[in-house]
Amino acid sequence: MTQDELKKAAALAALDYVPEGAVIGVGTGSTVNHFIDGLAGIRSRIAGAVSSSEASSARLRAYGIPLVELTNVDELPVYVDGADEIDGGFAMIKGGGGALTREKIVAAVSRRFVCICDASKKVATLGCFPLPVEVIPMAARHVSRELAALGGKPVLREGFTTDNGNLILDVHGLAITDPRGFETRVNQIVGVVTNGLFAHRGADVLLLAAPGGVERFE
Ligand code: ABF
Repeated sequence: MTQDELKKAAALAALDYVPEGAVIGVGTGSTVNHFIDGLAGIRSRIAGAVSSSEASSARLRAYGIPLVELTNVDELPVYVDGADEIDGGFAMIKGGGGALTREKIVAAVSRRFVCICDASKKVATLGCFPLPVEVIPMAARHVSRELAALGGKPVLREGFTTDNGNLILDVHGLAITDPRGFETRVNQIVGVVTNGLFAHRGADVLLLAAPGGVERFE
């Protein structure tokens, strides 16, 4: 199976977690794109979706799935999203697609986070994938220096602006042994909007696709 076929298998397995009649949270990325395609087949069973990015909104809209603003919702029963890395404690690095801030907001109001991944995303220690950090543009150099002082090698994502009008620093060279502590530490840097560590609010369910099938961890 190709990596994309594995992503699709994990994504379709997540349809089992979609409650009847609910508004659900929908993430971003190529794995989530397969989930949205699958959602289209059962769209009459859901009330709508809160999306974490303009890209996912466009895909949902194309299928006629009603988009709901998070400002009109207090809580979501489930949020389905991918990850760039996930560890044994279900802490994740996310934001390779640059949608980390909206993803973190939607995850924060969701009762259950269902993470959909192919098996290559499962790691013992987070950090091989560069940690995305969204920053206010005028703070980029300051935040870079602070991240370097924490042991990382920040690289500005060239030619990229987030849906919120900000910049992304991708921090290389990290081995994150304390994901919660590091998430908190990076959030303390003035000018950081969000960092891509999802440790305080990690996943609740992991659907991990390997050639032998989709493993479910809860
Ligand atoms: C989003 O999509 C991100 O947080 C993560 O960066 C990415 C996963 O990418 P893909 O599904 O394309 O592998 O969930």
